[in-house]
This record gives sequence, C-alpha cells and structure tokens, in this order.
Amino acid sequence: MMMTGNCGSKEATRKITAGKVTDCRLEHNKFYVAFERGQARMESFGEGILRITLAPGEIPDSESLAVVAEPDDRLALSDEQDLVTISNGALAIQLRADQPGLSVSSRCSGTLLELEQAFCRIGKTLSVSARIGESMMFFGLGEKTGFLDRRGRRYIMWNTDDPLHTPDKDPLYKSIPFLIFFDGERAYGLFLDSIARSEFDLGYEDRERLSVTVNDSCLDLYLIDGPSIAEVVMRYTRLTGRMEMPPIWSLGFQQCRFSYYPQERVLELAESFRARQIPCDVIYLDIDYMDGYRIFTWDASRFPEPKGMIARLEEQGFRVVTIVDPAIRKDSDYSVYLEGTREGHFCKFPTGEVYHGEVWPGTAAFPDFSREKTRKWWGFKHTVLFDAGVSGIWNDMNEPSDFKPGTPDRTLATVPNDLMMDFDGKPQPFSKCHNAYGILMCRATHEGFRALKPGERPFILTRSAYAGIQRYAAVWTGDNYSWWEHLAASIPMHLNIGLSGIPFVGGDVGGFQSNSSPELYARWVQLGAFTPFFRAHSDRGTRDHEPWSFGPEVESIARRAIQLRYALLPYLYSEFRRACETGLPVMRPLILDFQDDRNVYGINDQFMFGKDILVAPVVRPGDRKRLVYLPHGGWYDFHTKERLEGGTYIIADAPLDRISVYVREGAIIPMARSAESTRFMDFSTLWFELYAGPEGSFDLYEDDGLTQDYRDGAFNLRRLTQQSPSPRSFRFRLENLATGYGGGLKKAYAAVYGLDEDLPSEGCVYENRAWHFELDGSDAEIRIG
Ligand code: MIG
Repeated sequence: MMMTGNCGSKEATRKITAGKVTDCRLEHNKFYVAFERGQARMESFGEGILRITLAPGEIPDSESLAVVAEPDDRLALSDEQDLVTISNGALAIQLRADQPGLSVSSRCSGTLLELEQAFCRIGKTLSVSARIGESMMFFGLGEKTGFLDRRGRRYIMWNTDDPLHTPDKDPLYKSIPFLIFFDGERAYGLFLDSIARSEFDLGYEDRERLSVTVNDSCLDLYLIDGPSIAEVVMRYTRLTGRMEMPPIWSLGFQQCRFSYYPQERVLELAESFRARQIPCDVIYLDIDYMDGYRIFTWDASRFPEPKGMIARLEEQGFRVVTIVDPAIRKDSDYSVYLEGTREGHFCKFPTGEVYHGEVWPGTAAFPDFSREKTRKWWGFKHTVLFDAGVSGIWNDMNEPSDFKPGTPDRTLATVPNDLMMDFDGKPQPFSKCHNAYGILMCRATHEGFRALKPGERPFILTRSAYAGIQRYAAVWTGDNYSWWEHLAASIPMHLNIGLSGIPFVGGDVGGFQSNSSPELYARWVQLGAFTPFFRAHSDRGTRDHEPWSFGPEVESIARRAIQLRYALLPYLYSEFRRACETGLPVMRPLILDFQDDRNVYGINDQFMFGKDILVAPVVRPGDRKRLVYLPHGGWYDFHTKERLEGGTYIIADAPLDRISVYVREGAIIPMARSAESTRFMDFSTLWFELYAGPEGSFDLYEDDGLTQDYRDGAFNLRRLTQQSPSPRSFRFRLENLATGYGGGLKKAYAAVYGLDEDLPSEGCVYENRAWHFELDGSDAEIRIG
C-alpha cells in the first residue's frame, strides 16, 4: 500500500485539493465549512482542544474508540470583512471566503499550522500538509524505533507483529497517532483519530514539510494547545482518558519466560526467588499452560492443579498472570470454538463466511471484539482463569498477528483487509479498522474483569494498542533482543510512549530473543527497576534468564536493584497516582520537566523517574563512567548524598553494581523497607529522604493497593513540604489532606541532607551527615536552624 501524502510533492498527479471556501456557518456549537470539493466540521472539546473533521464527501458519524471527552459550547464566530475566525478561546481557526486553506493559531503561541489546502485527496487517501520551521522537533507517536525527536522520518500506523526491531523498523505493534510539536519555545499537539492505516511524514520527503495522511474517507484531527509539553499531554489525556490506579503488585518485579511449565517448575521458580531473597510479585504463564494453545483451557498434564498451585504461590506472595491470545482453534471438540461459531462471535467476510488464519493453535478464527455481545462472551470466558486464582491477563498477538499470509513482509502478517468487524451493525473492513483490534480486545478483557472481579483493580498487559489504551491496560514493547542496542533504544521508545498518554510501560528486561550476557543483564535489571512496568522475559530456547542465572555477582546486583525498586514503592505509587490524575508519564524525558533548558533536547539516555529522580543508566558494555547532564538547579547524588550544581555535565562513576541516580534539591522521597513481595511490605513505617532545597513538596498517596475503594474516598493524601533557603535553615510540614484510608503511615523516620551540622533545633539530631526527626503521620511542623 503506497502512500505519498505530501500535498506539495510534484509527482502526485492524481491529487485533488479541497479548493476554496464557498460557505460557512455555526450551528449547534459546530462550525461547518464548505469547500469547492469537500467540507469541514469544527468543534470545541474543552479548553485548548479543537476538533477539525475534513472530508471530500459526507462526514461520517462514527464513534471514537479513543476519545472520551464531550464537545462543548465554547465556539464563537467572528467575521471581519472576509476573514472568518472560529475560536474556543484558546485556539482559533481562520479562513477567508473564496480562498483555499485555513490556519490554526493559539492565543498563547501564535500560528500553529498553516494549511495551504484544507486537505488533499490522492487516490484513496486524504492528507493535510504544512510547512515546518527549522527548529521544530516532534515527540509522541507511541511505540516507534529511533530517538526522542522524531523529525526526518516517515512513520506508518499499522499494528504489526514484527520481532526484529532494527533502528529504522516501522511499524511495530501499536498505533498512537498523537504527535507533539515543540520548537524550543512552544509546544502543541495533533491527534489523528483514525483506526485505519495512516502515515506521518515529519520532514522525510521534504525536510521543511509535515504531512499526515490517512487511508480513509475522512480526516479526524484534534489540535491541542500548549504552550508546555506537559500541558499538551494533560490535554491529550483529558481527551482520550487516563489510566486507573494499578494494583500495587503490578509495580513489583515480575518474572516471565516462554514458557515456565510444568507446575513443579513454576513452584520451583517461586522457591528460588524466596530462597535467594529476591523480591518478586508476579510469575507469568506463557502459551504452554494451555491445552494445545486452546484459549481458556489448562493443559491437564502440565498443570493438573492450577488452583492448588496458585494458592501455594499466593502464600509466598506471588500473583499469576496468564497469557490470552485472540485466535481460537478450529476444533470440533473445543467448546469455545463451537460456541463462538454458533453465536456468531468470529470475524466474517461480507459473504458471511468466517475467516480462519494460522496462529499458535493452528487453524483458528478471530473473535470480533467490536461487537458488544462478543466482548461480553469473551469477558466471561475468563472465569476459567479467575476461578483458578489468576490475577492478571496478558493480551498478546492482538495486532492481530496471523502466520497464514506467510510473507516476509510483516505488515502483511495479519488477517485479510476485506475481513469485517461488525461494530454492532456498522460493519467496517479491516482495511479501515485494523488498528482497533488490540484495544477492542483489551476492552473486552477489561469489561470481563469488572464483571467477574468487581471489587478488584484489573491488570491487563497488552502488546497491540491504539490511542486511549491507557484506560484499559499496561503496555510492553514486544520482542526485543538481548542486545545492548535494544537496551539503549528502549529509553527513547518508553519515553515517547509515556508522552503519548500511556504511563504504564516497560520492555522485556534482559532482552527476549537470544541470550543475555551477565553484564547486559545487570545493566538491564538496573534500568528496569526505574521503568514503570518491570518484567523480565525470555524466548523459548534461550538460556536461563532469571536474576541468579548469571553468577553470584550479577545475582547480588539484581537483588539490590530490585530491592531498591521495592524500597521506592511509596514514591512510585504516589507518582502513579499523579499519572492517573494528570495523564503525565511516570518515566519522563528531561524535556518534559526542563523544557527551557536547551541542553536536554538531545538527551536519549537519561530520564526522570517521577518528578524528582533523574536516572542515568549505562547502556554500553564496559562503561564504568558516564557523562551525565544535570539540568539547571541543585541536585544530589542519590547514593553518596553529595550536593551537585546543575546546568552542567558531570562524569559519573558507574561501577557495574549500581545505576547513577540523582535527586532534585527540595525533593522528598518516601521509601519503605523492601520485602519479598508487596504483599509482605509494611507501609506503616516509612523513611523520608529530604534533599534540602529552597522549596519542595510531595503528595504521599496511600490506599489498600488492591480494590476499587479508593474511588469512594478510601485513600490518604499527605502533603509534605520543605523550605530551606540556605543550608542553615530548614522547615518541614506534614499536612493530612485526605484521611479516608485507615492503613498507611504510622511512623516515619526522616533524614535531611544538605544542611549544616551546627544548627539549633528541637527534637532533631545530626548523625551520619544528616539531620533526623520522626513523624507519626499526624500533621506536623519541624524546624531546624
Ligand atoms: O509468536 O507467547 O511478544 O512475549 O513470549 C510469539 C509467546 C508469541 C510473542 C510475545 C512474547 C511471547 C510469545 N509471543
């Protein structure tokens, strides 16, 4: 499928432009524009968001899978001479009667996009195109290879199961058609709401032009105002939704392999974690737990007693997550297939014939998750797993992947384009809705969780995704290799996924394909401990990839990294709460927090873990020092507590046994004592690390970690603030803002770094290069100096 979307390119001979504006009107909060060869509809979606839908013909009324916000009534029209301006306050679109094109501007940022033509049509595609300034950078677009700034490449949105992620490989498993523009001063966003194939050319054909092309009969765009990158992401996630609080165990360390079986091996694995005192919360069962890869079955010889096994694991503080693929084996002995056929749950051709592809189970049919009835049916099928005690569901192969086409072009390794999804009576061929399959499957799984385990927080992990996936699932980045290159590449990939509204992201720690070296594993587990989703995984046929598989030195390095992750859980959990409330990522590029510091623009190998911790992993073999850029402001070395001045590069010691971590001055980092599982952690006793700085605050969030009760107010929110204008004066306050949860902090030991030793104080002592005081969780004020 060729797509040359560039309106400006000369060779696009069959190009049909929208032409001049012939008419426009504001009606029921919608603004309609007629062009010579097409039309546009504009709506306001809350402060700072405008929707523009463009089509050569009728504008279809389809339901969005991504957008959860509602249109509002802010649109106001002004008509001066022949210049028409439609605005929702923050953003405005201007057009001129009898002229082609339109321009979008922002009250705070000026002109954002200037379209010489509202759109153009080339064959079966529609595109918009605009000039881009020399300084423009691009972020977002979800899971793509390459570096943080996406300029200069062309990206396809077409969910693809491609296990070889070489540097320019595209597309991969997920389609998040959300783009952030940033020119060094102002940021703004563009979201293309389309589940069809689309393409973003960010200065590839022509360095100075951007084009967005969709293989569909309408272009549904949302313009999102800044001026900061953070504001763009917050607005985008107000539009497409935010994640729910995850169960706390899903923030622990998780161990996977293709596949752990039989049952004795799983129990043995659990024993090893406990015997070696390496924290771990989750064990994954990959496809071999099933009977002949039949979804919703157990292999009775490998797992004769799943319920007993899971109960035994639970005592040791483990949860079990099972893989669930979409394709259902064609088999006259298999009730799921028979039911699915009888009840019409599988995707069909327009002729009514069910399609059968070839996937792990052999010949298999694909459930049509666009049907409400099918989602319900699918959801309830999880009873087989939930009854055995399974806690979470891992959705794989949901691009959907299909081996049947058997071509080397992985973008074709999927179901046929003329196969249909029904969308409850508004059928669409896969050529128009391919990218929706994964999110619809997750939605079915999510609905199943809510129905079958109503009090619990769902945990779903998915490989394929579309915009808005954060409402249903965590994502992992598929089949990487045990390559240093993939360790390094995972950082910008995760960061851009985070900027695309998906905070809960991680990659296979240690690398999935091929064999890790001890050093690579050590560096990967250290980095993994600072990624939102922290799971080690390995392909079948690879050598052992457990934390102890690389010898005693690496085992103790891994233990320490994982223990640090657990110790930081009070901080991390609160940061997840912030992600739920703001849509901002947990693992974030420096540019998000330090947009005005030009030195951070090109940094692909450092990131923020939450708002106060800067992580600088080693991503090459042999390196025992590394260059670290500390943005403007004061910093502390997390390991040595040494105070450092930012706005400069430092050469950091990076011995194999630790990862370089820095904390912003003013930060308050709540920590707990690590245990073998979150289940055994004591969150009533905490350690607060205070890094003295002019000012700083942290909202400590606490709830039961498992249920939905927090939605009804069963949570605590404690605002911790500190002020230290100089090393000779320090003020601290704890304020209880919400106290709906009976558990949580009862005792906290606080240590303050960066103050002088010889200060007067009451109830505080100086010891081991820090001031110390204690708290009991009630409102408090502390003064030193
Ligand atoms: O065709 O279930 O990305 O994590 O272990 C491979 C087996 C199927 C791909 C997933 C990988 C998983 C594997 N799956």
